[in-house]
Amino acid sequence: MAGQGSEATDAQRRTLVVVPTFNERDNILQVVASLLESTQADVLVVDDSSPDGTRDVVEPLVVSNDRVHLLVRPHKMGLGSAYIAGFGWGGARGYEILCEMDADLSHDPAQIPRLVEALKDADLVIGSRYVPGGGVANWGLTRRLLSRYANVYVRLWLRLGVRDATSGFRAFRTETVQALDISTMRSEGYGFQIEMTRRLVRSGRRVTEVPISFVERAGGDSKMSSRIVLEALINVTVWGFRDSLRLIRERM
Ligand SMILES: Nc1nc2c(ncn2[C@@H]2O[C@H](COP(=O)(O)OP(=O)(O)OP(=O)(O)O)[C@@H](O)[C@H]2O)c(=O)[nH]1
Ligand SMILES: [Mg+2]
Repeated sequence: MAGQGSEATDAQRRTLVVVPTFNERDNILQVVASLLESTQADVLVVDDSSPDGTRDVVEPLVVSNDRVHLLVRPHKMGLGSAYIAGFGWGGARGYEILCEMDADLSHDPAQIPRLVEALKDADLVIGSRYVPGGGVANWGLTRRLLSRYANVYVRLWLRLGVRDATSGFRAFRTETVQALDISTMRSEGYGFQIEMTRRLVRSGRRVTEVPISFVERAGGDSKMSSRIVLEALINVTVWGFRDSLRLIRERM
């Protein structure tokens, strides 16, 4: 048992948790402190020069703790490209495992070891709200329905076999990301999560969902917008048509 424990610890040490931020000044200190306490992973905050000065509260942490890193980009460029930048940063520095996590306290940092552990039998581990044991707290009816129906649409139309394809709480090996041509991904919002899941499933990778409790953000404002919802809706619809056409062609 001791051997297993130290294996898990080693995996965590080679893990980078990428946390994209845009105006998360009220949340980021607590998120990073909690990550440092409940995991052995390093943390990379990818901040798009948030006008609220998120970087100003992260910079002292970078100086005082060598597990904390900060990548600042010149302006808001979207969630998807923030992750692509963060994965590139981590890959170049030899991290073997990459995790995604929101900076709004919706995801519990203490769950990271569980996600990393589940990577033993999977290529992508999704912290999932929609498998038994998972759930959502404090979300209004509109957000609940939007997220639920988005995932039902994705499941029926893309047939990925995943119940929470939009979740932004994830773990994968760096080599898995590097095998994808991730730089060609275009989704900006949570469509990025669907696009990545689709690419991994289509390339035969194993996906596992681990139940998580998702909590509505504690402070700051949501970056969810009708543009982001529309982007995901259009992309999923187009991908579904393409996949169906390919299937028909293969059968003919
Ligand atoms: N670097 C960067 N981070 C972003 C950008 N857009 C969103 N984020 C961050 O991505 C994470 C998810 O964004 P949220 O606003 O929580 O979006 P969401 O989770 O889809 O929506 P809510 O559940 O309503 O909060 C948060 O940590 C944001 O600060 C962006 O353009 N650039
Ligand atoms: Mg959120």
